[in-house]
Amino acid sequence: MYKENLFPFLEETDPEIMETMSSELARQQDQLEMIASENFASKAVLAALSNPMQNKYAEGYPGKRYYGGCKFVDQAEELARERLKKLFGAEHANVQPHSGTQANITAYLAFLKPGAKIMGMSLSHGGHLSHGHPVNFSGMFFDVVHYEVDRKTRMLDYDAIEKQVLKEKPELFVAGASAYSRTWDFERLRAVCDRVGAILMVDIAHIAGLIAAGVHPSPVPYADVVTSTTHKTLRGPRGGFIVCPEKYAKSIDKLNFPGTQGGPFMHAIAAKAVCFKEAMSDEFGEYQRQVIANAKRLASVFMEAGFEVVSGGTDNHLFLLDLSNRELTGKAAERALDRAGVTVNKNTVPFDEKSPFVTSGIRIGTPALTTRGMKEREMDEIGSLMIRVLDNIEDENVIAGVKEAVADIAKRFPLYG
Ligand code: DSN
Repeated sequence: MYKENLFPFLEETDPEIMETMSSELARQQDQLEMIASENFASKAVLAALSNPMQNKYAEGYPGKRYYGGCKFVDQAEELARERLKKLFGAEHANVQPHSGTQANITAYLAFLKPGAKIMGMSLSHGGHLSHGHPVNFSGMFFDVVHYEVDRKTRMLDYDAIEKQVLKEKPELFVAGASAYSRTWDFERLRAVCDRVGAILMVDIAHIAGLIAAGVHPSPVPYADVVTSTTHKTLRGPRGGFIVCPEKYAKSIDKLNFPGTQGGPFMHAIAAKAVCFKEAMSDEFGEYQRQVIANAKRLASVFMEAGFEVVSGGTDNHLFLLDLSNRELTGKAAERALDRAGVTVNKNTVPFDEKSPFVTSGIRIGTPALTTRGMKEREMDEIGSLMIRVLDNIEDENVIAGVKEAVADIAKRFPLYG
């Protein structure tokens, strides 16, 4: 079976779904994917996802399952756990969370009772829904205070955070973001948390690949618990994980299963193991360095053309363009770029006066383009094309011209060979 191409079976059984998959593959190939949280998993990861382990129930953990027949899924989960520990220098790893938000649910409940006070970065300043937003379980179950970036620098002000922590005394502090382009000082946050005895939880979903490659400082030596997804800069299958010191291993494991999840997705765990192996390679380190070099270059292209990049640049894989001084909304910019074959997402900027459905900004990321092999030269080219669209969002001729140029770049860097 493993030597077989499985797609003809799908085509015969369900041509409609096959058609949607083919169209999605073509879209990914033909467009420039610049959503900062997306990436292209390797063929090895995709192959691991299409795996008969998906047929297996394995509630519990390796060696302690509630079902028979778990010998081989145990081996896969052990490989994933051991590789993950090695990758991040962690004492304990749990690879069962189905997603980053599931990992966060587990982490909160391992340390807190509902009603406890938590402090997370405000969504509109770069944080994530699961860091205490009122529409999310984290905002419904906990008493939330948010920290923000500094109004002037639009970066984190650690002195201000310390002041707020001393005043609010949260039981748990969440570091990590979905739209923050600067390096985190985890050592400082540990010291801040220690002043009030708060748990330090770090959600590294966006920067996990950078940390694994050593191009962003690691929170593992400082945090009580680190949560993540596996599919962003880490370039694996969709999913989540948690790492923590050994002293918290039991409560983290218990809160993930049976606390908040049922049977683990064993095929996804096998694919996570492949991703962790790939992330240990020299090629992966080189890739992450290029992701950052590309983001820095692209941000400068925009700044040199007079665009405002939030905080004046980037240290990681993404940056935010603030369009508020251009009479252009994030929504309109996203739509115009989409018509030209460039995929980004509208995003609020710190202190945004527009709603999250409109926004004053767009978030731009380089992980997916870098996976295709693009470097600084292409960033110059792509930046100029994007600027041409943003300067002419109503001009369909300009957009059509850019679309052709985008298709040409995409062709030069084939996805999946
Ligand atoms: N939705 C993801 C992002 O785009 O950053 C975070 O979960």
